[in-house]
Amino acid sequence: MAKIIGQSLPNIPWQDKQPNETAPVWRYTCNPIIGRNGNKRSNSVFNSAVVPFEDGFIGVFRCDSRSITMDIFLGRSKDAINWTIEDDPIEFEGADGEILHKEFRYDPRVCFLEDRYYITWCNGYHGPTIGVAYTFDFKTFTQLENAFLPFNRNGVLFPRKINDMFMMMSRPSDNGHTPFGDIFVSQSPDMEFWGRHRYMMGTIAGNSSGWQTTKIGPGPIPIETDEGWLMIYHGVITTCNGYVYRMGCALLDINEPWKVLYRSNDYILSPIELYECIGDVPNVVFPCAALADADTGRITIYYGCADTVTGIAFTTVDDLLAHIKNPK
Ligand code: BMA
Repeated sequence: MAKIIGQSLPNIPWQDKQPNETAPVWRYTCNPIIGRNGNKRSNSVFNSAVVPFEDGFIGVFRCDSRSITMDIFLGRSKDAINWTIEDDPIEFEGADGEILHKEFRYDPRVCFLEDRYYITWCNGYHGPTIGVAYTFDFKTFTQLENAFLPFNRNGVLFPRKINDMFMMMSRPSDNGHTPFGDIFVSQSPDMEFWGRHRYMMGTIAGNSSGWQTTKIGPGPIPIETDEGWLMIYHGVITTCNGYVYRMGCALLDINEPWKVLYRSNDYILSPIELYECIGDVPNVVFPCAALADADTGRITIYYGCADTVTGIAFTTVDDLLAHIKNPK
């Protein structure tokens, strides 16, 4: 068994794999766990991030409002399944009013790193870019500089410094619905100035892995294992009915994470259930968080379904590694 290097989390949501299951990832039988009405004014709750906190769990949720505006909200849970989400969006403090000025916020990730929780999200600043903030207590939130110039989406931190540098994946994009997209890794000594940008991986052209031919983007915070960083990502194909979002995974070199050791040829989760295929944006599974238990190797993935509701799905570090190492 490969070893997850991280916390013991015996209380993450879990259901065993059914004996007849052939896929590496299987859904919670009571999905979706959060419906459209997650808070007072929500039209939809999806693409959200959760972490263990105190004696339960806390999360940052994307709730699009009934006027179809995008913002991020705090939520709390004892069991990581039943969530109470606040009605007012997170308010940030910070040194520069120019940066605090809010256009839109969506697709948050939350990463515990050294002594605090960092939140990254797609932040409107003359187009989408990567917003960065930190909190110690989920009561006050300090917003830092945007990591990159627009246009960029899917800023995902590594959960520790690597070679004494903070590292973040991202997916440079455009101001629209981006018909392209590869994943890069950037480095920072201080969480403010980001550079040393390295190409990690891109779309796969041709007929060998059609689900990831249009664009790909990083999902949850990568999971450290004794074989490398295990990262889950989304991949997109353009069909005659528009984009279809699926999930894949890859194993990255532990010291130079832009080096890809293995990568999904087959997807690990595809929109198949009704709540993934019907909603505000049909045919989307979009992962933004994962809880991993170092003792058992269990992983619970949080993902947005059809840009409308939130689901969870289960896997293990060994299921994912077997999938990428033995693709056929
Ligand atoms: C992407 C983002 C995601 C969304 C996806 C599918 O560009 O906007 O938030 O889930 O499109 O609509």
